[in-house]
Amino acid sequence: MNKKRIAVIGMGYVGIPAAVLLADAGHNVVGIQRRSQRSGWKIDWLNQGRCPVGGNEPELPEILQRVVREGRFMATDDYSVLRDVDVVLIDVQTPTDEAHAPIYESLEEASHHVGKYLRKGSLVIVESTVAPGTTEHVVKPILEQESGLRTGLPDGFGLCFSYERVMVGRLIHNVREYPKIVGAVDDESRNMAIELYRSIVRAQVCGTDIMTAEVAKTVENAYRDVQIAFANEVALLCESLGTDVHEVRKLVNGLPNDPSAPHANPVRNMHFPGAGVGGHCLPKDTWLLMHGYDRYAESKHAYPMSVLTGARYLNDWMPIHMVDLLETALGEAGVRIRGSRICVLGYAFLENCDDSRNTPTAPLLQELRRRGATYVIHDPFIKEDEGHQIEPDIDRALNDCHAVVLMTKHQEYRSVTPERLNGLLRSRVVIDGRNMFDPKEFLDHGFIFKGIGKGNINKIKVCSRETIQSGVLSPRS
Ligand code: SAJ
Repeated sequence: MNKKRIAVIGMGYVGIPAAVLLADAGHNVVGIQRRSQRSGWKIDWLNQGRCPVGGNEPELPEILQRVVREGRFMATDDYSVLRDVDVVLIDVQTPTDEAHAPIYESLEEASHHVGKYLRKGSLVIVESTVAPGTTEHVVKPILEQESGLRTGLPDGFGLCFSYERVMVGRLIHNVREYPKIVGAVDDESRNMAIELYRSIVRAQVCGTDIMTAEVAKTVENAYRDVQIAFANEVALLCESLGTDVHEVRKLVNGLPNDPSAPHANPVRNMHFPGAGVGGHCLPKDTWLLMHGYDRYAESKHAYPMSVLTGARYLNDWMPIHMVDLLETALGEAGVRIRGSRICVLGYAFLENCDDSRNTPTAPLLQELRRRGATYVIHDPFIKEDEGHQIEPDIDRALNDCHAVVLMTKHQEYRSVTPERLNGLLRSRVVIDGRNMFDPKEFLDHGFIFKGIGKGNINKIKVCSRETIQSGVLSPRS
């Protein structure tokens, strides 16, 4: 495979693993990063061989050190290095705003810089997740206008969209082991990109067109979001019908998976209902998909699209439902939510990690404030975020609270037992947003217990003779 000179724009979760793996495969790679307030420090860290990505990322720090030491990777904020490269990867962030519309400021800025230095025969690959139609209607016009070249090899420049599938904690693994999809404007661009990725991807690398690749990326996450919303809606039904959604899920998923008979394959894979859906992907990719439909669809359907967006609204409502469960439970304990003090366990959007992007805990806190409650947040991995002080000591967080609301299934919370809570809480109220606790254990100790999808709580046999009806502890001496 011939070695290429490659520039990767955007030194984040997507750009850094791609850049270091390409350098480790023998290419000459430069990482371009704006010297912004938030991320400019990464340039110096990277050039010192220090990994700017927090948390445990197997192999990433070692590969980064090696390629910097061997002079095959360096980082800069100087876009003029684009003058000498064969391939440019655009890996900048593409968030969505309050109205769920994509914010393309970084993508457009990068495209202008790339266009200025673009040469005949070079290749541009957009790896950032975008609304379908964006590469064609946003990136391509900027590149052509700035460079004066036409899209298409060999006379102009090559253009591809090839999405990433990284996940925090598995950045190197996912780049190497997950199939890579390459959407391209023409065959030559596709072949050039496939050859490049084959130097770092061990799984299949397959080609398609740009629109198909853009749709596939956003659908991949919209699919998971809808699956989670399905589980959440079934959980709400179970709460009302008086049954346990996790028992229902076990029975439903018990259908055999018989790939040998696809047409008759009854397989089911009901996901886990919970206190909400956070992260960098699922909360925004459905909106990118629908934005593509709204802006770039060649034709629209009379039937109003509602399944994917309905799933988004339901998943975003789950933290509010957690506060509904809390208010009901407090009422049973004779406590009004207004003026109550709540211990919120878990700020990260996903268990056992320090990633708080789009965390469902944020809307939960907002709803608690709206209903007049105060709160203490605990998280074992996060110290501070968006102005929220986060209590590192769990007993201090629990002390003197009227209730516990579990939002993230961190391993540490296995140590939250009725005995431990009895000595700390003012009233025995537990709301379980992630099916972490055994309701019976808490009910046996006189707690008022609610959980997402736990409609069978009142039917659980409580074995202790004496149960404190109100769930309110006598004032501690
Ligand atoms: N969640 C549920 N129920 C579930 C699964 C997840 O409520 O059954 C919640 C989680 O608590 C979290 C959110 O959804 O708040 C997202 O969880 P996630 O496991 O999907 O974590 P992500 O956002 O890191 O998902 C990424 C995505 N990968 C890419 O975008 C490339 C996602 O498409 C993958 O399916 C996921 O990793 C994975 O399974 O690897």
